[in-house]
Amino acid sequence: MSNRTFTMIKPDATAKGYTGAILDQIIKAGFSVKAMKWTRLTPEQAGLFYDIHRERPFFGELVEFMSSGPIVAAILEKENAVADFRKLIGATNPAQAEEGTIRKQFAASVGENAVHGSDSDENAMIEGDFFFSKLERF
Ligand code: IDP
Repeated sequence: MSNRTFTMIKPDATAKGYTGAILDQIIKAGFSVKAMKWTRLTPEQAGLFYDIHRERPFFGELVEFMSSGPIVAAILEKENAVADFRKLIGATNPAQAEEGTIRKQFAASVGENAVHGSDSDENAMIEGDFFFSKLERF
């Protein structure tokens, strides 16, 4: 079991001014930040990040949304990071997310759902590498 995960605060949440509140909850939940950047994806980069979903009906919508504004990308560390972070953010669809989860509080819909959290240790590594060079993390 790895102790790192990768997250993005998505364009809906940065646009609504939720960045600080979301980061506050992440840090209070015990995650420490190992790398962080405020950036914006091109449609091509968003498509590469979500390549696994290329054949899904919502792929075009997802790429358009994820490149529509700034995001915050971060590598987070905590024991049992991947599973604990998925628990903290809640279900993909905020309507199904538990009370108190980040998506329940800040997400508008299944597509515009405020935050990303890696779904496995392997993907956490791949996704962290997508955004950060060795010099940008510790
Ligand atoms: P996850 O982010 O909770 O792991 P995934 O099923 O891996 O969920 O989907 C990746 C992202 O694709 C979601 O976070 C959401 O932004 C978007 N997405 C998933 N399902 C739908 C949908 O039915 N319509 C529009 N966007 C969707």
